[in-house]
Amino acid sequence: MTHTNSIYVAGHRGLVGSAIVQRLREQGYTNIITRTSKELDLRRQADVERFFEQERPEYVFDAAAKVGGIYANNTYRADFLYENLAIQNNIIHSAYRFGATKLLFLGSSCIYPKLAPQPLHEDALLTGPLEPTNEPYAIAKIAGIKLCEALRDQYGFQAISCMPTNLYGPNDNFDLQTSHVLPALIRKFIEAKESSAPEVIAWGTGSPLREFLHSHDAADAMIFLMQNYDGREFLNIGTGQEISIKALTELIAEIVGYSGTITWDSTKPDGTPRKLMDVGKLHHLGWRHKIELREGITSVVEWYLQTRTFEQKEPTKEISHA
Ligand code: GFB
Repeated sequence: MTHTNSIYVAGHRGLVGSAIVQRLREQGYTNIITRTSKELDLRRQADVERFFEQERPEYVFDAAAKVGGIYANNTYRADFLYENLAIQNNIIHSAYRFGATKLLFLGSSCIYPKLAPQPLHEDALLTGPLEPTNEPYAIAKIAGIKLCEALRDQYGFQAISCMPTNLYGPNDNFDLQTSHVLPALIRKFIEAKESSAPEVIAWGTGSPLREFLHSHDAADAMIFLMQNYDGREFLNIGTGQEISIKALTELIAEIVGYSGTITWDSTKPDGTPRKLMDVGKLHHLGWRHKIELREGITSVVEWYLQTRTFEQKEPTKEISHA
């Protein structure tokens, strides 16, 4: 990938897509193509084909997806399955059909079986039943991995796939119903502090373990893979470090400066008990994360305080992975 190659970043307004565009610009790439969802509805096959036929991007980052936290995944089950299949089919197949040199598909750590051995090695795919709360999203992402593999096998198309762990960063969705845990808790603690609320309600029991990677690190890893990796096998992207939701909650409260009570609402689902990536393959290739969790959360709290709007964000937004 040279600095003048044309590079299409699908989902450029989302958490990962926006970070990929920023990092590409920082690295001197000048020919970046983007489209908002108003300009190009990625669910519409004919429109996507017309776009690829006209633009013929040489490199494609597929960071467009309907994403959300545990509640959104579990509630909008049909939308998560249908829309993600449509979006990824249209992008991946058009990239192949209109001569892209290479494509990177973003999957998610939820592709692995609920009770797969930890840390999650790439070989665990399709070895057991999925976590029910995000099964539709996971099935769509697994289909994307398999489409990339099949296009490579049948036509020699250079499609690679990566599975990022739970991501966070600027331009995330902070809606309290549909977001992931980290942005939800940042917002809850900031608002509770500002209103001197005596308690903050967190979901589930706090016992699940999760791994979190800053979106700027994730984007860096994805560009690294586009530049340095051309294998058929997909690769995990993460830190290899985990934290309980309870400890995460306390860390965010401390960073925000909230000292009230934290109450656990056990009527809300915990989701998968543990989700830690085996990042051995990525480390072996020479990439490691740089932003540690405390530092990353602190920067997102600052970003949120500077840019917050309390508009409700639909989970239909073009947002990347996870
Ligand atoms: O981030 P999250 O929504 O999704 O929730 P998953 C992680 C954990 O945090 C769960 C708990 O155990 C939640 O019950 N939690 C505590 C909260 N308080 C809150 C809160 O205020 N909001 C939210 N959202 N959670 C997603 C999948 O699973 O992970 C997606 O649904 C995707 O498909 C993504 O794979 C990476 O980590 O459980």
